[in-house]
Amino acid sequence: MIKIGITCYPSVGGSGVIATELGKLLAKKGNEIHFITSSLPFRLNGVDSNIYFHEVEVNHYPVFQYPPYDLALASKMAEVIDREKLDILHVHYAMPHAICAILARDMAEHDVKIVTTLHGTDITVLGIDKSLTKMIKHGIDQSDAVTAVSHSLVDQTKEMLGVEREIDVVHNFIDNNEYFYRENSNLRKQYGIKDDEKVLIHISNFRKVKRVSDVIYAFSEIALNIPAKLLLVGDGPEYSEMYRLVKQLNIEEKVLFLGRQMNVADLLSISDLKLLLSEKESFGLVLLEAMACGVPCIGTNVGGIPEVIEDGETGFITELGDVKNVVKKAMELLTDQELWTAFSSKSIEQAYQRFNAEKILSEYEHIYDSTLKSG
Ligand code: GMT
Repeated sequence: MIKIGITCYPSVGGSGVIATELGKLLAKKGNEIHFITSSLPFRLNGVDSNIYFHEVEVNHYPVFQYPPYDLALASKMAEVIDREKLDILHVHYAMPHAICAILARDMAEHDVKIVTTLHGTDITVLGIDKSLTKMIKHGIDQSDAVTAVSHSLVDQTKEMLGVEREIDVVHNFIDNNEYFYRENSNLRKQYGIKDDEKVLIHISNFRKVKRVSDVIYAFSEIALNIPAKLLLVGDGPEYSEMYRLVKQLNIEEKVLFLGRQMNVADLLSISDLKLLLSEKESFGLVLLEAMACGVPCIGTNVGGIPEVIEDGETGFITELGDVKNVVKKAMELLTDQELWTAFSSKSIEQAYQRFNAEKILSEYEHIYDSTLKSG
């Protein structure tokens, strides 16, 4: 049994999902898990005697111009390391979590190892603010072990930060008990989807990098050729702009803005095709969720997306911004039932084989073991 502290962004987002699901799996195997986060991770919705939650509270003293969240987190980490005698502190994101963990390790009396998982946005941020380069690199260099969610992210991290240390690739995974195909013709009816209509789906946090407009442009072309509906799931800064675009293209009747949804597997189960046309994506957990529900995907040749979608087997890879090709590939799949069924079965097979939770869990366990043995 090992004692592991986990820090992640607890709100909706793939990194929070992965961190929480990993903690739950580790707890099930008898390890003691301590979540140290600003609020209860949204996937931490059950009771497990091996899971503890330590909330980071930030005092709002009038003398501080900005609330010192990062320092409060480091302080809480040090407190939990000492009190609970943590063996490992597994932080998701170098910035700020690895930096906070390093400070906490310096402050704590009990010896702890830091494992940092990179999810990509550190690197995206870097593209915008080069003044943070040194700090992100420090977080990576001073961690005892570093993992990244794709080979592409490792290459990008090394290239952009000049990092030389070893970074292990541990792909993301899905909870097999949650993501699977379930028959749900009733839900189709509730959404007013006709029997002959194909359903396309996009799920994201509607940030600019997700290029939701490309999804909408592609859909508007597809819907000219076949009866179809588009489900837009999630919320974020581009949401209102996308409403305007849908109105402008005169396809309001065919596009359903569903906002944030909890039971995504139900929505995936009524979908025929998933589109993720991002300009930055270190992995694309939503692709894996779709695949597990038997939904083929079309994604851009960006970041880790080609590590998840096998081009011509479980979906198609298209160049960024090549909306015409997205339409062509989508039509190919949606009008050929035999091809669609082959892609759908292969998607389920790969989701369970390559990105199986038990397999990925053992990869993390191996990293914990060798980090602890490294002295
Ligand atoms: O994509 C986002 O904006 C959210 C971000 C997050 O913190 O969840 O996603 C990143 O981590 C996910 C889990 O590893 C990956 O599946 C996403 O591809 C990655 N997003 C980006 O690289 C833009």
